[in-house]
Amino acid sequence: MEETWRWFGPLDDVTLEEIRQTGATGIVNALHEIPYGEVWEEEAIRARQAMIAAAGLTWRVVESLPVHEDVKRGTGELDRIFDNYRTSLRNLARCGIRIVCYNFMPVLDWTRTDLSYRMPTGAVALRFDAVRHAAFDVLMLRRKGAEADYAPALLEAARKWFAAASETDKASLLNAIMAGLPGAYDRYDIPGMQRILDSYAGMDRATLKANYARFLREVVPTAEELGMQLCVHPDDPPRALFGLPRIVSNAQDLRDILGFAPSPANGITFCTGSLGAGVANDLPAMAREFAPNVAFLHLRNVTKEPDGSFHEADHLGGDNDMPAIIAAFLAEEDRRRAAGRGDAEIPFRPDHGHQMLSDFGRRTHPGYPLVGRLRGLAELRGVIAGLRHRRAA
Ligand code: DNO
Repeated sequence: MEETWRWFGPLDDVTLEEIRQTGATGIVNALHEIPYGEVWEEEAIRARQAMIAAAGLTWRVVESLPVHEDVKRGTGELDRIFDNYRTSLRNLARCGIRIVCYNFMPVLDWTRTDLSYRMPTGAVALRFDAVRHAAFDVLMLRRKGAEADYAPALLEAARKWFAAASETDKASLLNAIMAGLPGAYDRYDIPGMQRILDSYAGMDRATLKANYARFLREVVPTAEELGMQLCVHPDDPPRALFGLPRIVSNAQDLRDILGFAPSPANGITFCTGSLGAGVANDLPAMAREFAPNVAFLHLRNVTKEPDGSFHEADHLGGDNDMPAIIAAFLAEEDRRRAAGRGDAEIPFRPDHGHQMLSDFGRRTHPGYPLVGRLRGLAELRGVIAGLRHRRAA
């Protein structure tokens, strides 16, 4: 397994020199400054690649080459958007970058309600609180029909939270919900969010799946020709949000997606934290089933609560059996090696981490502090070494 690290580009407070010290060798990066749907020019890719190489690291994975909302809605200038996507893939391939992560979550990327949840140790984690999420939807967004999506007890708790919440509490809830969008674009205030949700009115799972299948049919053949792997990131959290369907949430969704465009270029980013927040998802079993289609791994853990809330746990803590998951991917790498594949090593990154120690006071992206992730990487590295030793013994 190849150790990689997500870097948000020159504006990231964590420097490439610091990343080098973690021992990771691969960089996960994106040209976040380019608006969704526009072309990533070869020159811009090369410039970023050179910057990364100058620090002794390699740009291994693109996360993400974003999918424009029009594709998910199935409206607008789709031919131009698909063309641009294919051009960006060609430009990346020319630079030797072949693994491309994206997601198909409408409107919002990963969604939390609390960016500073205190762990008993004093470290700070990200949390999704079902009560605050319902309060935001029903009482702040005032989405039509939202009440029907929540159990009466949850609604009651949401009303209580809202009645006691200060303006600061509400503002930080809005900020937390918007924080999942890492680019400079597409951040919404309440009216903006209402407008974009309206643009999805009537969208059901079947239509969203059909729009996704069309996207794959448009871009997968190009990726295959270029020897690339597109790998979808699962929904985070894996449940419908704000009345919008989510269609990359469980094993059946993943089977459907692989079936939309069967090809070695149509792959999966196996994110244990995202899939692991789904109560019905058995992660070791899913890891074994989907390992042959996995091009990229995000390793982290979550602790779930009965009402649908969860927080991000230590990488080896939480509800998902991390050693069992990693073992499935080590076995997959062995199979790839035995088949003589050059891409046997699966890149993984320690996904998210708690803010701790000298992380406090630094301006890093939520979930992406230096020390917390380094702790995660070091622990995962230990599990990998232990499992490898056992396999060799
Ligand atoms: C969160 C990330 C996601 C991911 C995108 C991929 O920390 O894992 O934002 O980058 O969903 O498209």
